[in-house]
Amino acid sequence: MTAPEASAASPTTQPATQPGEAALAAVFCIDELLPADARQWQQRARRFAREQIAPTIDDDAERQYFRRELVAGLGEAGLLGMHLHGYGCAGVSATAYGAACLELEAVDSGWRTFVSVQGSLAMTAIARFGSEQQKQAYLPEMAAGRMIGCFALTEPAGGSDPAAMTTQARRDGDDWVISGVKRWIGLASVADIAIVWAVVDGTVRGFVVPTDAAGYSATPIDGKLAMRASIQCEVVLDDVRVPGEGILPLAQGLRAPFSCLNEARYGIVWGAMGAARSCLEAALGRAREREVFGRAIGGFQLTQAKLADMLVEYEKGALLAVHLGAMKDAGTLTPAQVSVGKLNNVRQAIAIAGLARSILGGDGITAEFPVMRHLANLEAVRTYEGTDEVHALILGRALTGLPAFT
Ligand code: TGC
Repeated sequence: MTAPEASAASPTTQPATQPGEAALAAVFCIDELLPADARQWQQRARRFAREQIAPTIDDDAERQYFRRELVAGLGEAGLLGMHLHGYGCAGVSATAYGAACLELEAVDSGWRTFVSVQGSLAMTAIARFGSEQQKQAYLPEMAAGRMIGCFALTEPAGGSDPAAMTTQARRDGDDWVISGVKRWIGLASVADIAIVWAVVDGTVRGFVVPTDAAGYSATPIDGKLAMRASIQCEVVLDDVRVPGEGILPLAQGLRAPFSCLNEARYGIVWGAMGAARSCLEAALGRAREREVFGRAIGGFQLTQAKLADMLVEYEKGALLAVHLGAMKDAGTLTPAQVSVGKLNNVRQAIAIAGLARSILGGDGITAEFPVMRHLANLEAVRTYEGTDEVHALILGRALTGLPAFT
C-alpha cells in the first residue's frame, strides 16, 4: 500500500470547495472514514479532477470532445492502473482506488470511465493473464499514460450475454487472424492497443491487438446524449493479423474477461456516489440561495424532505462503497457483493440526480449546473458493466441457487 509522494500538487492541500460542500461535510464526512493512504489518494484525484477536468468539462461535453491531452497528467498523478503492483503502477489499496474513482466521477463519469477502461479492464487483463513480455511491454507505458488501451468484449447483438460471442480467432502459421464486430467499446478510436476477446475452438481467449494493425477500425458512435466527453465506438476486426505471442496466455474462457469486469464494476460502486455527491452539493447550494415566495427554497419542508432523502441515500451508498472496499482489501469480496454495490449505487445516484434537478427547477436542465450531465451519464453507467437487470439476476442466483438467465 503506497501513499502518493509529495509533488508540486501536494496531496495534503485541500482542493477548492464546491457550493454546498461544507454543509454536506458537516452532516456526513465520508473522508474521515477512509484510511490515511486512501484519503491522500482521494485528495490527489480530487485536485486533478477539479483543476484539470472541471474547467473545460461542460464545453467538452457540449462539443463531444475527449480531452486526450489530460491522459499524461493522469499517469503522472499515478491514477492509471493504480491498484496494480509493479510495472510502474502505484500499487494502492482497493479503498484508495475507489476513493479516486469517486472524485473523478464527481466531475464527470467519462473520466472515471477512462480510468476504469485503462486500469480496471485493459491493464488488469494484461497484468492477470498476460505473459511477462506483454506486462513489460505495455503496463509501464499505460501506467504513465503514454499508451491507451481499450477492452473489446461487447458485441452489437447485445452486451448482457458475452457467451453468445461471434468474434472468432484462428491460427494461420505462427499468427492469429481475428474477425468480428464489437460495439460500445470505450476509447477504441484513440487507443494504442485493444484487448480483444474472441472464440478459438469454442473457448473465449484474449488478444492484445495493436490498433494500427491492418483490418482494425474503430468508429465513434455518434448522437450520444450521455458520456459526451468520452468516446464509445464500434470496432470492426476484418481478418486482423496478430503475431502468435499476441494471445494472453493465461486467459481461458469467459471467467477471464468477467474477472476484469468485477474490477470495473467495483470502481463504479464508488464513482456513482461521486456523481451523486456533486448533484447533492449543487442542490444544497441552490436551496440556500434561491428565493421563491419571499424566502430561500431550502426553508420549505418539501425541499428539505428531498434533501434529506438525497443525503440518506448518499450516505448509505458511500458507506456501502467503504464496506465493499474493506472487503476487497481483505480479499473476501465476491462478484455478487460487487453486484449489490453496482445495482444500488447507480440506481440511487440516478434518484439523487433526479431530485437535485427538481430542486434546481428550470435551471436544472441547463449546463449552468452539472446535474443534467450527471443524470445522462448515470443512465449510461446503469447500462454498462452489467445492467440493473443483470445484477438483479446475479443476486437472485446468489440467493436461490437458481440461474434465471435463460
Ligand atoms: P457463464 O457464461 O456461465 O460463466 C462463464 C464463466 O465465468 C464465470 N463468471 C465469473 N467469473 C468472475 N467474475 C464474475 N463476475 C463472473 N461471472 C461469471 C463463471 O463462473 C464461469 O466460469 P467457469 O470457469 O465455470 O467457466 O456466465 P454466468 O451464467 O455466470 O453469467 C451470466 C451473466 C448474465 C451474469 C454474465 O453473462 C454477465 O455478467 N453479463 C453481463 C456482461 C457485462 O457486464 N457486459 C458489459 C461489458 S463491458 C462494457 O459494457 C463496456 S467495457 C467498458 C468500456 O469500454 O467503456
